[in-house]
Amino acid sequence: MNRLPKDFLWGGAVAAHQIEGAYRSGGKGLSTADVMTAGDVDTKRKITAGIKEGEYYPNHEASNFYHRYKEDIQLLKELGLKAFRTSINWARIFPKGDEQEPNEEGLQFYDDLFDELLKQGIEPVITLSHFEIPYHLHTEYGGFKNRKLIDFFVHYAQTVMTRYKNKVKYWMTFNEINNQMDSFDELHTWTNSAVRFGEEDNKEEVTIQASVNELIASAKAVKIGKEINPDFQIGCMMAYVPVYPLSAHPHDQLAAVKMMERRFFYSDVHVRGELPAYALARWKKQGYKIVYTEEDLNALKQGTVDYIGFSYYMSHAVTTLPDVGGEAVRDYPGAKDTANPYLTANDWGWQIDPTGLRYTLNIVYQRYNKPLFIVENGMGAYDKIDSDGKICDDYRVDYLKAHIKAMTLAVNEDGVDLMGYTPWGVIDIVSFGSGEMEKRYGFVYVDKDNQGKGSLKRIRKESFGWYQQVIKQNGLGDE
Ligand code: P53
Repeated sequence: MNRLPKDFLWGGAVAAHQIEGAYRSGGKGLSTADVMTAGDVDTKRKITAGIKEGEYYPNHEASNFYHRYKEDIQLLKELGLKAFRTSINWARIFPKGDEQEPNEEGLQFYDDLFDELLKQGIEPVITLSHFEIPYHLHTEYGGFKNRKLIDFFVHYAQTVMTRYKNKVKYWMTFNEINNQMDSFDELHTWTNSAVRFGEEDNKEEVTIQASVNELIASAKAVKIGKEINPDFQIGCMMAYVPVYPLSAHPHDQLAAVKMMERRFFYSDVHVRGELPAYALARWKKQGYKIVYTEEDLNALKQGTVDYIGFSYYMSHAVTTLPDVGGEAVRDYPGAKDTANPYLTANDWGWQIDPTGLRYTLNIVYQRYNKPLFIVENGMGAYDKIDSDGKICDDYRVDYLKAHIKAMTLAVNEDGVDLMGYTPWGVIDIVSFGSGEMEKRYGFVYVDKDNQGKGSLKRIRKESFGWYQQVIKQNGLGDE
């Protein structure tokens, strides 16, 4: 009962901007990730206007995968990966984003990378936009609040899907497209859609407009992709942080439903091809004027996804109870996002909840009846090299083991159709949220610290051998 289906895609995941480095090589333009400084657990990353002298930008070099990918893929092969999820850095292909002609050197880099993966028997799983929008599309157009970005994205998608049509079968359009709806702070609207807010803008309204534009762009890319190669499997990518009602109070139950609409809005459109009634009702109530055409609505219908890819790290809880503290949320009167007293958290306050993964798989599969793909999961932690050079990351093994157990139950006891599992940051990379190198997820350690110092040497952690065994026996076996 602890095994997964025979063709299960055991893998690992990264994103171009967090691993590649070489931010100016091969004709690449600046991306939104290139103007983000490093932060830490208490300090937010800054987004600077262009590149400023004296600031440290951790993504510029990252783990230098651009120059070391052959050696890294050897390690991934040794680990036994069947699939490797990464993204294409849009700014390598269209340095400014609005060109007609792609940059051949950028295209060639991904040809070589995919060839190398395929040669080692590893299936590439490719995200088209993972927080690395060409910077010029922000400065010149204001990001995805501008409809012109729909065409730029579709042109980019068509270019790479045509070029790699015989090398890549699994695609996703926008990474964690729903994050921007959680907070309209710079970091999330920035990374998801490169939006430049005007002073008069209602941030929620503008974020919804950018989201709708992205959903239209995604649907158009799906339709074109299926024309390029009908065997393509094209999915969406959601951050599924489930929200639980803290108590059985009916207001808590409803508050959780309302908060989940922030996430379901995106997958509802991706999967069903129409704008959900609850969204239209809220826009009306708020007086938001979201612009789209009949043709856009048609495009949404014609570009529904084949599967739902999602990240899963943690769960949240919400309450309306007056005697419980928490951060006020806009979704329901008196609702507060609050800590779940039944769970513990990692050093960054992310509450660890393996059962929540089984819960999520059930809820999402029941809602859509489409194949699911866990494309990110893992626990960021500070790893230490001990005196004999070993990295004993048993906490990582504990976290992953519990989550694999939960997902196995969802498949074998709940009947969920699950395509694969690609834990996050399989080789250490720059953290997206904090910009730290020392918030690590990988089975392979990369010798580099938060200030950018280190040899970049790769070291297998203790978890490496453990995950290798899991893949070999296609699950946790008899543990
Ligand atoms: P870091 C929020 C909630 C869950 C996952 O994150 C999230 C976010 C970000 O707002 O992001 C994803 O590196 C993202 C990756 C990222 C990974 O989670 O902050 O898709 O790019 O690195 C882990 O620890």
